[in-house]
Amino acid sequence: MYRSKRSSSKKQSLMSSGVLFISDLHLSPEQPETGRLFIDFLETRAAEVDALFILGDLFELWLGDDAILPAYQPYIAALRSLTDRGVALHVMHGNRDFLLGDKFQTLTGAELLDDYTVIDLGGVPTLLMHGDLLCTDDVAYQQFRCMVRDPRWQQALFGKPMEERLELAQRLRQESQSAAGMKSIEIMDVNQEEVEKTLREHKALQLIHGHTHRPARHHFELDGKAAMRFVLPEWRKQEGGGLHYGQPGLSKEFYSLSRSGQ
Ligand code: LP5
Ligand code: MN
Repeated sequence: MYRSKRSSSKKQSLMSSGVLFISDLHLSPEQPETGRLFIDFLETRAAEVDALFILGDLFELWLGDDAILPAYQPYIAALRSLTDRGVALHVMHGNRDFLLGDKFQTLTGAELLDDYTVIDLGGVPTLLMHGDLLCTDDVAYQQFRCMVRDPRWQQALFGKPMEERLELAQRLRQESQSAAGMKSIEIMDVNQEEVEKTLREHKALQLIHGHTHRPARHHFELDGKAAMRFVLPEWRKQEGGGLHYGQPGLSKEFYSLSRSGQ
């Protein structure tokens, strides 16, 4: 059974077919194949489960709820169809789509999740994050993150027209790419001490996150207890992946258009 700690009074009903976790789809007009795969996934696999958790970077770029790119409309409609079927949809901000807001929730029926959300997976307290907050060695990124998550910075941005926002986003992207080119692989990964500290703070023994695009299941000991960190994969072209929780537990999944006959 899964239970969200944020709504523990509203106990979820006994699972019939489980819960799915995905992240880092980076949907954009430049990647139509990933978009087709995502819509196919929503209509088939995701429609079978009780809840879908998208742990950040669903979109490559989100300029604000008042400036939704026309290319994103099919995804909004497909997410709405999913929630209309009764699947609970939980979406977390990533470092690309942190401006998803109230209108996105209304349009899709999704609930936006805070980073650091703890849910109960079969009795194991499980922490859900995008993952960028764990990359504490990447000091330049953490400073950048503070800047763009500041409500004053965001308010100033919302006063600008869509074209100007797009231009600014492209400049930020270029700055980021040249900065990332000079960082080591280790700097851009999570910091294990931060992982352990964060799990302790949230009284959790399992962590599921994305962002680093280094899919793996890491087992380690935390204060004498077995702990686990699951890193979700990014979706690329016609390939995607995720994590399923149900009977008999956690299992990796792969999605492809060819598998579903397209
Ligand atoms: O995204 P990814 O995985 O390639 O890299 C991330 C970190 N980079 C980012 C920045 C985004 O890629 C940029 C696009 C954001 C668009 C936001 C759109 C909404 C706003 C709309 C604007 C109108 O998240 C990267 C990490 C990497 O993950 C691994 O964790 O290293 O971080 C960086 O590279 C950040 C740099 O170190 C610092 C960037 C300094 C930018 C300074 C801006 C100066 C002003 C430029 C002119 C406007
Ligand atoms: Mn990310």
